[in-house]
Amino acid sequence: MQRDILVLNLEEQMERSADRQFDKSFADCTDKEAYYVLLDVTNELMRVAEPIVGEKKIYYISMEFLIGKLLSNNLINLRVYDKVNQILRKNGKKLADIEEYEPEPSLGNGGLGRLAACFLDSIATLKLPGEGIGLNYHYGLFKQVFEKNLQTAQKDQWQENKSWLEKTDTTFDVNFGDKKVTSRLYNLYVCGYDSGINKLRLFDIETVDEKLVKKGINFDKTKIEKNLTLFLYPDDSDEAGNLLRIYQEYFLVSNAAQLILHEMKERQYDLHKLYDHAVIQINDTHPTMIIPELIRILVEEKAFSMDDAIKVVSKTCAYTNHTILAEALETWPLAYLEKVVPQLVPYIKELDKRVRAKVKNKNVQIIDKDKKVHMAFIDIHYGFSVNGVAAIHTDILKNTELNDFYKLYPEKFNNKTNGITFRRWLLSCNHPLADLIADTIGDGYKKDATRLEDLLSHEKDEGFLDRLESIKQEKKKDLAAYIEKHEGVQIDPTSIYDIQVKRLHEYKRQQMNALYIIHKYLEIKNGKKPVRPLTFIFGAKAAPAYVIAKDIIHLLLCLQEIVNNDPDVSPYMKVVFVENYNVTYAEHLIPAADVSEQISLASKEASGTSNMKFMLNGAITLGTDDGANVEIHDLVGDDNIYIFGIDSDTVIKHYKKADYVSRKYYEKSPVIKEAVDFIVSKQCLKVGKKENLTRLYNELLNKDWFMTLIDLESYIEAKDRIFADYEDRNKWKHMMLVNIAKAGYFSSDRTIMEYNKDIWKLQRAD
Ligand code: GL9
Repeated sequence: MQRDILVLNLEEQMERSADRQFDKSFADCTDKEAYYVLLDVTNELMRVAEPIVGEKKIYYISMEFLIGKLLSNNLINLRVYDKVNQILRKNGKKLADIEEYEPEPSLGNGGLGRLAACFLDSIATLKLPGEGIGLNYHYGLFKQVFEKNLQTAQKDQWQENKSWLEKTDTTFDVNFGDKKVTSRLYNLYVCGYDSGINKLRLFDIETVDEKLVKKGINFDKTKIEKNLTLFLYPDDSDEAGNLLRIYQEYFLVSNAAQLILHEMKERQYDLHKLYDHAVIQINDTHPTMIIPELIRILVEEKAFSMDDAIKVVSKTCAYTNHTILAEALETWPLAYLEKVVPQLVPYIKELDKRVRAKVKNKNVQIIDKDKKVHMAFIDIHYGFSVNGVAAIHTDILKNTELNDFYKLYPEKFNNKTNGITFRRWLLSCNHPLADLIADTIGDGYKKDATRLEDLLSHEKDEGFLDRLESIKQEKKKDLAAYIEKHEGVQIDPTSIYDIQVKRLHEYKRQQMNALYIIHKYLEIKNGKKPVRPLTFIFGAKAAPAYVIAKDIIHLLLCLQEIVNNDPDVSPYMKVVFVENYNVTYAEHLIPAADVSEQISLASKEASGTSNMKFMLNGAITLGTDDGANVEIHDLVGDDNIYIFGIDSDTVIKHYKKADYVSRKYYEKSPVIKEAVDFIVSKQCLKVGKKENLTRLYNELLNKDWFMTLIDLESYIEAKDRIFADYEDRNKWKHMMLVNIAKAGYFSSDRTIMEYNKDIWKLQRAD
């Protein structure tokens, strides 16, 4: 095999590439040059690897793929990681230093995009034929820069000439109501662990003009030919922003439809049997227009009757819901669709008409009385599967949010609890732990994660538990060095690392964590010192138009300044808000965490996935019974997790009755009052901006839509308890062990096997 020869001659390949690119020997290359050599050689290995093929393929369409850096993961999945490291050592180089030069692709935002990336890894690992379809954003999500304790957004210039992206000759015409553009397809190889190759397909247009971006991330939103693929989730607080998002979404699905139909034609498949050869997973509502678009093409270009087109497309498309927050269930004014995609409007009206003819219930109509189009409703009526992403989330969809639809189509609803790829979130980001596990229970867990349960028989094995502890310590030291280098803040590796990393949103309640920090700060000021120093670490970006979210960042940055500079307090606690949190940062933070903060208001976090990553790396969850925390709780039992706060039923009742009054909790509890008042204290106003801090203070007192104050006291109690329990080292090590051992369920391989068994029904390519 060509691949085996390449692997055998890896060193020679590297020398040749170094010579060709830089006219020098590999040993003489700088770390940056070495990166391009490894990129070149790895790409070549993937080019000759086995493509995964079969009679039916999954097309995972998504607005975002948060893939992270690829070098290490590709080397691991290609099974050449050790060999490459050997060669590097011989040449006086280290992979960790080289990787610093790999830019992280800015193609995603949060959990939803990272999930799509984990899924691609698992689809390939399980040898299922599949590809991702997305967009190639030039600046992607913004780069976060702090100025005067405020978040500012800068463009993220991640693209380079030499990269993992392969430019292809494939181009498609995409017609909008008022203009036509030509797309260009880029491919990125997705290699499974010890398996074959799939592809991520990313579309772009060549007329994009990066110079359109002026200060920060501001640009003219009306110049579609020049701005279409500049940014992921451009500001949608005005009409131009909304229209741009519709242009982007249609650009994505028009290309996807053309690509899929082109492949069907090449393979001479009968389009009346499209569903035997293609299954389209619609990731959240953004790619919903694939449904009317495919119907339109089949009717207008392939001579299908409307009935047949709808039938075939409905049997091909499946929808994943990722949130119950209304803001994410897109509804587009029909007038906007008429402007951007007039060709789809008759089809959307037809789909709506058929629903009206069948069902009287107005709540399930696609076009509502205000002439707004409910995108999720198109997916539910005209797709064959609707899934939530954790058990509690799917139950809430069935019983509350989408209950009217569940009554109509009970057979369509199913749960697929999220997962993470253990290749990236253990093998690659935590080598010592992966090795310790392999030494203890063998290598089998790398392909079958449920084998991690074998660790449970080592619960009395002190040697093992001590090594677990010392690996955590080593990772905490590494993180301290990384944070010092990137943030200029010193943290104490013997302190407890309490970490909350995720998008910034009120429902995730970073503000509650901030109130705890205030509470601790005041306690220490009053002479009550913690047994061991505490380090509170945050990473989060706020959507640039989300004012309160940015105010919460502001508060946390103010607290960082106050706490870290107070000589009475800083020996006992530190606060670090890392700038520009991304996948790379997560890979440093997660292995080092002691406490995993998963504190969303119960019912609001559909699943969460960092909770799984933390658990796998031996952190203990401090959380509410929400999202996948519920399943973690079930798996590890009450003794190995810290659950607090009101449950989802209680939350839902409060919303129904509209009887939550935050001020009541503020007035009743001196502890809550003191913490909330600190936000607008002289001390805070000295380092922060009055406008922002007052706004946040008022929000908490007068609205607090996500019920921070109702849970604050039980949060403080649980958090104090978890910190106290940390001192019982035997108990803690045992909790670490149980969490790691029970994490196997959260492998995305399990998730993908379930998608395949229940929804996709693909043959494994063996
Ligand atoms: C999210 C949910 O909020 C998370 O709880 C869930 O784990 C992920 C993946 O299913 O999906 N839904 C959602 O809209 N986002 C999520 O992360 N948003 C973004 O990532 C932008």
